[in-house]
Amino acid sequence: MRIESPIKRIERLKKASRPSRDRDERVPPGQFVTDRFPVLHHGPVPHIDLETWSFRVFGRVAAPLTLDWPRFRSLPETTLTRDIHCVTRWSKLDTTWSGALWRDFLRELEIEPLEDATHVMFHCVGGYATNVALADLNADDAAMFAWAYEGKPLTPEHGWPLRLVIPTLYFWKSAKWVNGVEFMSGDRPGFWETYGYHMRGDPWREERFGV
Ligand SMILES: Nc1nc2c(c(=O)[nH]1)N[C@H]1C(S)=C(S)[C@@H](COP(=O)(O)O)O[C@H]1N2
Ligand SMILES: [Mo]
Repeated sequence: MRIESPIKRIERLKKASRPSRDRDERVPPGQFVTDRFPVLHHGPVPHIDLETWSFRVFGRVAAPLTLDWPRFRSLPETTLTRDIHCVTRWSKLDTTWSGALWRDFLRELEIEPLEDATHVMFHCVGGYATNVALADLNADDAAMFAWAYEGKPLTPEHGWPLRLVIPTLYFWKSAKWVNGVEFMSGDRPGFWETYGYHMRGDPWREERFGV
């Protein structure tokens, strides 16, 4: 598969301003609905071994920690159905995910962000990263670390064994193959944000590109 350079991709997306074909009030401006489930990422699908997989919680937290797969997978499971919106203009309605809610993750593991923590950086196997404000994560009652899609374990290309699903933000914030969360005092751009994607990425405000 040919990998498009991030710079080319941004240029192409900026030119492709298509009007919304779907006026449904569930669909944010400039999006169209698809029944397919496109696979989108930069770089190859990583090979991951659950035996050696680990998840790091670090940065501005009272007690940094490292979790192995059995510990992560033992977090309480929630199943939710939400719409997802990709900045490349497709939206998919009623996608069902199972995993650990952000708020259960914090509570169960007794993760206490320090007072100056305002944002997190999610880190992934392979080096992808994306930044999210703590306020946005805490306000999204469906934000989760997902391990299953439509009742089945994630497929490798959709993020197995673990990905984020943050339905209130554009889907590039829903990091696949996630293996770490870094609490930060202040904001810092992740992968796509460095190339010009918006720092926040609210689809209802069309926060596609930064200034
Ligand atoms: N690790 C990683 N996660 C990623 C990406 C990536 O390049 N690497 N791309 C993001 C983008 S731009 C999108 S639109 C969604 C696509 O998820 P999907 O392939 O399951 O549809 O994954 C997001 N998560
Ligand atoms: Mo994307």
